This record gives sequence, C-alpha cells and structure tokens, in this order.
Amino acid sequence: MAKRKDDASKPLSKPDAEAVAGKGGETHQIASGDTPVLTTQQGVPVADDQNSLRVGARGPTLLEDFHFREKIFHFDHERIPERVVHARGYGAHGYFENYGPLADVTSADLFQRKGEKTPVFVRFSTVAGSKGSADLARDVRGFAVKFYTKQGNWDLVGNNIPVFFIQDAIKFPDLIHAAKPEPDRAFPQAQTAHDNFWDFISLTPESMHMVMWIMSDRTIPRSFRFMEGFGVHTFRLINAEGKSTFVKFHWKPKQGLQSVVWNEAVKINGADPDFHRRDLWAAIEAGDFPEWELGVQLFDEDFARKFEFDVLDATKIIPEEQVPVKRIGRMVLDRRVDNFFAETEQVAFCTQNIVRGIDFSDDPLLQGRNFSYLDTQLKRLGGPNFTHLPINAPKCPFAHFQQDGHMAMHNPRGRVNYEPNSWSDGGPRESPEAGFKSYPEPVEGPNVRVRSETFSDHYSQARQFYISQTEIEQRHIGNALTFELSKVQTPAIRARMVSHLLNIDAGLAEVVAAGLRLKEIPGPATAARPTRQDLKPSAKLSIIKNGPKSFAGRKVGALVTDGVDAAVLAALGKALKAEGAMLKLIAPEVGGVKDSAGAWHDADEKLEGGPSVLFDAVAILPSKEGAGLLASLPAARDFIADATAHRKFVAYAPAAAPLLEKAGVAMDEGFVPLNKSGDANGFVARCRGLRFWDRAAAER
Ligand code: HDE
Repeated sequence: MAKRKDDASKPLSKPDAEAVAGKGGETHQIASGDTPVLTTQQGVPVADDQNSLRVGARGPTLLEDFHFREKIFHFDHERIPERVVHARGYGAHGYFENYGPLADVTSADLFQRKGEKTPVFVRFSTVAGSKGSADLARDVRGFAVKFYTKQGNWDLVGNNIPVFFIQDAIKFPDLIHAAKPEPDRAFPQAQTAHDNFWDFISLTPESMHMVMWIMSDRTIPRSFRFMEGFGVHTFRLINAEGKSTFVKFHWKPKQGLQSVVWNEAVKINGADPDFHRRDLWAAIEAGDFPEWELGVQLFDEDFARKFEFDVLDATKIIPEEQVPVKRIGRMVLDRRVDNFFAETEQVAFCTQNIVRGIDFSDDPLLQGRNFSYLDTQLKRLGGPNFTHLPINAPKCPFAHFQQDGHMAMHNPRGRVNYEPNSWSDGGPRESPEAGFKSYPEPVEGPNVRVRSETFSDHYSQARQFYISQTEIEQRHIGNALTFELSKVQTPAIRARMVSHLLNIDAGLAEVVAAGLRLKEIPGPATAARPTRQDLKPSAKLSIIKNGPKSFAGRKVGALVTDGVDAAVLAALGKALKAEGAMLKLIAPEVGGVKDSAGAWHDADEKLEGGPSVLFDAVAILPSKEGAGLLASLPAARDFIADATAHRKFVAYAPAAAPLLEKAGVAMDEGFVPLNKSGDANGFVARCRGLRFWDRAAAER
C-alpha cells in the first residue's frame, strides 16, 4: 500500500511516544524505529490486536482474554454524563495580560503588575442542546474563563448576554426543564421554539428583559470570536485595606461584534453543524488569535442606592452610559486543546472559585450558583478529586490535608494529615496575611421567602434594550418572536406573550400579533411596576452599532471555474490577505480549477459542500463557459440567491452576469463588479460593512 502523507502515518516523536506509552516510558519496548509497542493498561505488550482469543478459528471467545476484556471494559465506560446545561461547548487555552496595577480597588494578584500574563482556559457553549447538537441553535452562549492565577484559580463563568431569565436560583430547574426537549416526546432538540418554554416564560414576567436579548441576533453569533461576554452578576473587588467596590465584568471582542441572520443559521446547521468550533480551531491554527479586552464597571454603595434598579438583580444591566466600562487587560486565545475530552469536557468551572481581592455579592442567583457548580462536578466527574485533573488543577503551589476519594492522585505525604499538629514537618499552615478574606458585610434580618420589592420592575429595561436597536435589529426581534411563537401550538400562550410585549413596545407587540395573525389583541399583562418611558437608548446594546472597523478574521467564498481571471483572483487574494481576511475557493469539483493563465488552484470546497452561508461575503468569478455550466447547477444558483438574501456583499466578474440573472437576483449597490484587478481593494473596503443592510430596506 502506498504510504499516505498525512499525520497518521508519521512516526511518533519521542514526547508523543511517551504520551502514548505513559510516564513509565523508560521501560516500554520499541517496536521499530521510534514507534512504541502497544500494551495493555498494565503495560503488558500486545501481540495481536486484531483477533480475540478463541477456541479454534470458529469457536467461542475465552473469558481469559484479559486484553480483549480490558479493551471493551474501558470502551464501555468512555462516556461521562454530559453537562445538564451547556453540554455542547468548545475550549481553548490562552493568557490574560494585565494593563496596569489596580491596587486602589483590588488586591487580586493578577491585577497588580503591568504586562503580567496569567494563563487561562476558556470554554464557549450553547445552553439547551445536548453534546451533539448544532452550533447555530438560537441560544445563549456560555463564556466561561478559568484564570490560573498565582494565588489560585478564579473562574469567571459568564454568558454572551449580560442578564438572565430569572432572579432566584430556585427557579433554575424549572427554566431549564421548560427549555429542554419536552419530557414525553423528547423533542425539540436545542430549541426554545416550543410550548413548554413559552408557557413558562409567559408566566415569568421577570424574564422579559432576557427575552428581548434572546430574540435578538445575539443568540445567533457569527462565531465565538465575534461576541461579547459578561459576568452578569454584580461582584465585589476588595483592596488591601479591605475597601469594597462593586464590579460588573465585560469581555469586549477585538474583532468587533457580528451575528448571522436566522435563515442563514438554519442553513449553516445543515451545512456545517460544527461551524463555531471549526471557526475557533481554524483561527488558532492559522495564528489569527482571537482577543478580548476585559472591562469593568466599577461603582460604590452610593451609586447602588441611587441606581434605578437593584444591582443584585441579575435581570438588569447598568448601561455603559451611566457607568463606563474601564478596560483593564486583554485575553488572547493562542492554543487549541491537545485532547477535547481531557480538557474541554473535563474542565470544571465553579463560580465559587474566586481569589483574594474578589468577592461575591448577595445576588440570589449567584449565591445559588455557588452551590450548584461544585455539586454538578461531583456527578459529572465522579468524585471529589476532579481538581487533580491537569485542566482543573491550580498552576500555583497548593497544599492541604484533603485526602482519599475516587482516583486520588496526590494525597499529602508523610505522617501528618490534620491541623493543628505539633510535628516539626507538620505540613501547611493557615496564613492570616496571605489568606482569602471574605468581605465583612453586616447582614441582618428575619428568615423569609420573599422577593425584594426592588426586583419588581420587569419591563423597563426590556423596553430600553428594544429602543436601543437599529431598525434592522428591531425587525429581527419581531421576526424571531413571530417564528418562535408560531411553533407554539397553544394559542393562549401566543396571546399571553403578546400581552407582555404590549408592556415593552406597542409597535413590537403589533408586529408580532400581526405575524401570528391573532384574532384578538389581548390587553397588556398586569405589571407590578409601570414601564418607564424615560430610560434613554444605549448604543452599546446594538450589534450593528458595534461592528468591526475592518474585515479582518472574516472569510470570502469565491465561486470559480476553469478560466477564472488569473489577475482578478490574485488581486482579490492579495487584498484580503492585506486586510487579515481569508479567501476560500469553491469549485464544481474539489480537485480545483485552471485559471486563465493556465495555473492550477486547488479548491477548498466542492460547490455542494461550500454553500455561501459559510462565508461573510462572496465573489462570483466564473469564465464565460463556466458561467453557463454553473447556471445549470442548483447549488450554484442557491449560492448566489442565499448570499443575496442574507444581505452579503457580492463581487462578480463580468462573465457572471447571465449566471446572476439565472439565480434570480436583483443587482443593487451591494454587488461590486471586479472588472480588473484594481477593483479588489474597493470590494474589500465594502466588506468592512459586513452586510448590505439597505437591501433589506429595499425589499420591505
Ligand atoms: Fe450555569 N450552570 N447556572 N449559568 N453555566 C452550569 O455547571 C446554574 C447561570 C454558565 O463551560 C452547570 O459545570 C444555576 C448564569 C456557563 O463548563 C450547572 C443557575 C450564567 C456554564 C449550572 C445558573 C451561567 C454553566 C452545568 C441559576 C451566566 C458552562 C455544568 C442560578 C452568568 C460552564 C456545570 C462550562 C454551567 C447551574 C445560571 C453560565 C448545573 C443553578 C446566570 C457558561 O452547575
């Protein structure tokens, strides 16, 4: 058999061989060259891994075949329970670089020195779907960051939306049960477009602000790289003197914000269900490391008292216009995982993991989470020693007397496993100076099960979010609500949601009621507090107003055939490279095409496998004959029609004109002719706008 030139046939390097062979590698035997001998888990070399031990060639398999039994036994136990929420996720390593000392507000070690780098591991996720669900589900994205600081691990377990559905953790199981597949039928998967979800939501007015966010394009991000992250809750920063400052954490993507449109999301899920994980993997592999700035909104008790809403209420934001976001460092993701299971799957984030200089607030959602995350890791990872796994272990020295339990890998050495003790080598001791200190907040009151009055305005910020959006984004919210509620089969639930929308924005309620064709418009829902009309729009809440300044990190898909203009193709590739963007070639066959100068170009995708939904903009560059061929292919016509419908910029060669006509698209200013190589720069400049939204206006 011919030797393949891929990684699989390469001999393992020494370190790789050690990893395969395990740490006791010095004694393992070498099969030939550097290749290690296959062994059992006990280190016994295996002679035959193709056949189980049996009596005669056609006889029964023997129980004494320990290699066979060990192999199957291990395979049978490969799965661990998936996360009950955020099951589908993707992680990467990187670092956080601190901009400068923050000693005035916090003693947290990672914020003390300019330029200090702290290793991080980040896991992005969807919430509702199971592990195998598609990446472009309309859903909140998890944005969980583990900082391996010199003073212990800090987990900032956030989302790409700054508010949450509920105010009290006791409602979390209800929320998630309602969102997940309905229990009798076990569908729909990874979708909130069903009766149970909207039934629960329509009976939970506190979720209305979150509803505006989840029905916006925030829940269909173009990739993890183009979304914001938020710590959601109010936390505290504590300085060396013990002074407390309230803080809300933000992640701002350097790449700018970008989402896809819903029809595109639906099609991406079919064309590439791994679109987001592939994107992150490819960006890191290409050395185009995604980057976010960490921002903080800092405020004191006085602001908290005066602010219109309760800062402990996780269904509220503090608009950036009221408390600006101060950028204190940057996070760069520069290393993919070596093994998905060992790292991304086994990473255990816990909101309770904080370090000296940071503390919790009394947000009842956060307090509940502090119990839940530790508890869930016990179930998922099977014992209390999940901190021994390399991905979860601190990277700073640690010493304690905790011992035993499943899979204990570093019990304390020696005789001492308790404290106080009087032995000279008595092990670690507590340190009042260096140790973690909780903020001594005075708390007093009766034991009660009540929701604070200050949590009772459920509509004002929902309205503020809606009026902060561009017209396009408002239309998307209306469309999303109409779509989701149209999947709800119980008319009373649809009407109940419209009654809430009436408290948010009458225009939005009207659009949705008309979209659903409600026979009767209900009255507005009873509100504990009237909706405030005086909250000003906040530009920071819009995606379109916070798009990128460049097209860097994006992808153009060029549909090419034999005879593609060599000069134009080269110029386009050059212009995109200069911008930091990528050019991908889509051809009738994956083998590639020959250009007008006779040079060969391998294709990145065959036409049917590379629909335009996978790209940020497209170029239609056939030769004259090629245009005729493509016009006869439905996938080529869809490529163009979809790119147009999704408001993408379309570059085209003169020869493409009849093909564009065949695809049934009406050309507008978002179509950029590439007549000569000099036109490529102009096209790339247009692409910085990401979408030609005026096309949507024309359609209306
Ligand atoms: Fe979570 N959440 N959550 N959550 N959450 C989990 O922990 C929970 C909430 C978030 O990539 C679970 O390890 C409760 C808000 C992320 O591994 C579980 C409540 C926010 C991740 C859990 C919330 C989040 C989780 C499931 C209501 C944004 C994925 C697996 C009080 C600030 C982390 C796990 C990863 C995961 C409980 C609400 C973000 C069950 C009880 C609000 C990003 O412990």
